[in-house]
Amino acid sequence: MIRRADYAPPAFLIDSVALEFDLAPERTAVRNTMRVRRNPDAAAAPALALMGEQLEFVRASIDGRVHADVRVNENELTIDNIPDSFELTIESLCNPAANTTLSGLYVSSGNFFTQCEAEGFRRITYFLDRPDVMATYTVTLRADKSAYPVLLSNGNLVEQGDLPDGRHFAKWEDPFKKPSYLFALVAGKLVVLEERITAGSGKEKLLQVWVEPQDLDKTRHAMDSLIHSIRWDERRFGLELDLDRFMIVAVSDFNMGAMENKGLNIFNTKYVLANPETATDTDFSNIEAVVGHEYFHNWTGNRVTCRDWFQLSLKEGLTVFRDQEFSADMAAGDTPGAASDAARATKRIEDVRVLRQMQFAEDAGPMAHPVRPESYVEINNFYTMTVYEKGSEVVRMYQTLFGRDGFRRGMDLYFQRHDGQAVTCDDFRHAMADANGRDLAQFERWYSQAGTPRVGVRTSYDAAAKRYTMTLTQGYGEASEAARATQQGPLLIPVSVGLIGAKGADLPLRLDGEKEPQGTTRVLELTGREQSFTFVDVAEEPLPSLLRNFSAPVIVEYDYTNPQLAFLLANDSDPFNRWEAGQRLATRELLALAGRAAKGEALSLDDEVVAAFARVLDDETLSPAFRELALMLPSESYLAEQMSVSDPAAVHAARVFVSGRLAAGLRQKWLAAYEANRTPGGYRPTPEDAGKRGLKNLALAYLSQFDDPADAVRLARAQYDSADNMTDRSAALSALLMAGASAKGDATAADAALEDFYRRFENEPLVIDKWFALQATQRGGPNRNVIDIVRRLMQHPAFTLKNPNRARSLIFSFCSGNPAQFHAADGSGYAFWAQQVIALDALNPQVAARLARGLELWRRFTPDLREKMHEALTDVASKVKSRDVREIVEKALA
Ligand code: B3K
Ligand code: ZN
Repeated sequence: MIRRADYAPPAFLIDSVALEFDLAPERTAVRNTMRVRRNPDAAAAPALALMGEQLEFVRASIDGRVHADVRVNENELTIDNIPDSFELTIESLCNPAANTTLSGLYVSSGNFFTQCEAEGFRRITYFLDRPDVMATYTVTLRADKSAYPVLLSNGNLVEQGDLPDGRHFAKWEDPFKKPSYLFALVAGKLVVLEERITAGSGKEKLLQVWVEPQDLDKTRHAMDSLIHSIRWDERRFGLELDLDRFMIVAVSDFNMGAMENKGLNIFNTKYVLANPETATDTDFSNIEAVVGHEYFHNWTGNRVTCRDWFQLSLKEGLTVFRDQEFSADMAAGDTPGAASDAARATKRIEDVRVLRQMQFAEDAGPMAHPVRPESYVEINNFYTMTVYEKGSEVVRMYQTLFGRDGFRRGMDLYFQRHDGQAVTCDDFRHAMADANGRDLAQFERWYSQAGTPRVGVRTSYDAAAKRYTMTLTQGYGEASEAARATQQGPLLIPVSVGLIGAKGADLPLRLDGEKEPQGTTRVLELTGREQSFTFVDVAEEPLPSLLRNFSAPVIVEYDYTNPQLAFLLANDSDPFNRWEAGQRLATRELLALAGRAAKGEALSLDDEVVAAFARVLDDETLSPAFRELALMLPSESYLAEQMSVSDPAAVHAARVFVSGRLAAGLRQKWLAAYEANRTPGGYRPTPEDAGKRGLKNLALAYLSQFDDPADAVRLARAQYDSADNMTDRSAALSALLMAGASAKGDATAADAALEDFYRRFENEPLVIDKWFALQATQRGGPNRNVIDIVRRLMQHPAFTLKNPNRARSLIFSFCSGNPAQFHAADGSGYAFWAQQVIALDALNPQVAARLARGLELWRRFTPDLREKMHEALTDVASKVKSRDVREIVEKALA
């Protein structure tokens, strides 16, 4: 177990690194020459200990002379008898072809790639592989020219040429100091889309997107996204691209989304490749977000990096915040106004949905940890929703407290102080505090306390005095043990509020003691366990709009009545809270129905809920994208998590019932919405068109849940056949699958479409991933047992566990995207899960550990399920070997 409290600066520093690679799939030779010196700020050490894993040591030399005082073990190379400052050369061998972990140097489709974050560099060469050791790198790559015509590394290409025996070389120099986790190389048969742009300063920059030859027609969107990202960072933060050349490379075998290696970002193909036939609107916007995210890391992560891995959120939370703001600005366009506010809100809603669904769940289980964790066994297990998404919310709160300008001042000071350094979350907080003249000592708790805070609200209105008092409390409710252990005291919580009058308009807000009202939305700063805020001059008893735009990552507890929620859904000027009101209404009904379903009682739905949904669907003043989000029911996993004892079958029954009622009750309206939101003409991935397709396809999804889905089958078939884009085609296929599962439906149409889909896209791996995922997440029915389908698909020639995207598309989609089937009462889902975790553990521990997290909330389920989950976990715990998976299952069982 590594602890934050044990941090000590490195005993040695490495100022420069010269790497030479002789690339061969089974036997790559690496020669690493480093300038090493003792760190004046660290305690003296007798020997130099370098990290290394899965390496074959050949020799070490000091200042050109072979050095014999060397000890090697499985993960360390110790060098004794060393001077204070010297040149150290280490030669070693590795086997990229045998590397199935996709960490370090590996081969994918015959090409070489690297992934070093967090600790992969030590699988390439012996090194002080920790982020606070920053060096300049020169990299020489040598390889067979016909097999590996393209040779790339970080920085600028300084030399290239031919060598004897059909080999060639390229030499790269990165002028910026960087930690080893940002090193990268790529070698192979790749083609490029390139473009030159002029940066704000007038300097010319070369931008490149490298892919395999068959994918060149899917690179335009990534290139556009990169250009937009560069422009946005110049405009919003005054940050310019600092290299002459910036490269993105796509690889199909990749553990996560993408990696921000300096000047040479390596991406999962899923986040680069797109054209209308193969990628959905969601893919298009994910690509924009991830390209932005990795590009923004160039400043927040690379120029200023993390001192140690406990500070991960310093770069990840901040960069997620930046990519969220970028996507919001891109969606909003250049003309301010109601439409652009709504577009921003749509993005905000999507982000908050992810946070609440995934991060709140993480906080409720055994892996709960603060944004800045205190300890870890395997750092790769801490690239979490908490570090990323809650981390982003913490950064967002600075902006909520200080405004955009204040936030920018803080960012400017942060770079002024720390450019070129490896720093901590405290350093970032201090820059924000100092730039805005604020003491943010209490705010530190957002970094050190785990668990989801609960903000309770009580209100009272004194009609005679026209005073309205809001009393806010904070606490953690029933936090998990892991979370409770970290809690020290109250947080500084920015609570953005408005007051709405009987006619639906915002009331002017004047706090007690103020001379004038100041706007209609105010950020209250809750710092104590309980605090009251009194508004004066309040002419009528208002309805409070609480936590506008989700101003803090908390749960708000306030007892709205159903009619009040319907009123907010129809009137709140804050679009986020309009959506939120609808979600509260739906969640409350769904949970009540789940309770009844669990007891086998008859189900019925309040007509007021159907009417509220109908009004949203009819409201032409709302954008289609917003309506889609507002009409989408909360997910089954989110609902199950809201129950005191999670009962997936009951939640499923309730959600199926409500969807069916909304389908039937609004049938004519869904049909009308379907027609009204067609997007004739060529496909465009714009927010407007994507919003229309979203609402149209939601209408189709509801229609396919109608008892007699004939309309849906007719529409879906026609849509499937005539679609000129993947959004419509895959939505039609999904509707056919859903209709096939309904009472009067049959699966013939769905099966025919599935077969056609496969044939059409056989040679498009990312589309075949969708084909697997659609089948894994289908509803299923008495004659369609999804686990059997999934097991059968595991035998399909296109299936392989070795490709993470493929494994995720079938296995993860089933285990986390199909709760009703996964939690089958007979435990078949859990047995399948255990089998796959064990199989993946031997191949790729990082991917296995992600899957292993699928059962961590087992204690919250009904006793029967709990027992079967426990069995599966115990089975896994007894068989897995990797540190990654062991940490997860041991924490779950503890
Ligand atoms: N920094 C990488 C994540 C690395 C994960 C290592 N297990 C991608 C990103 O967050 O941008
Ligand atoms: Zn990141």
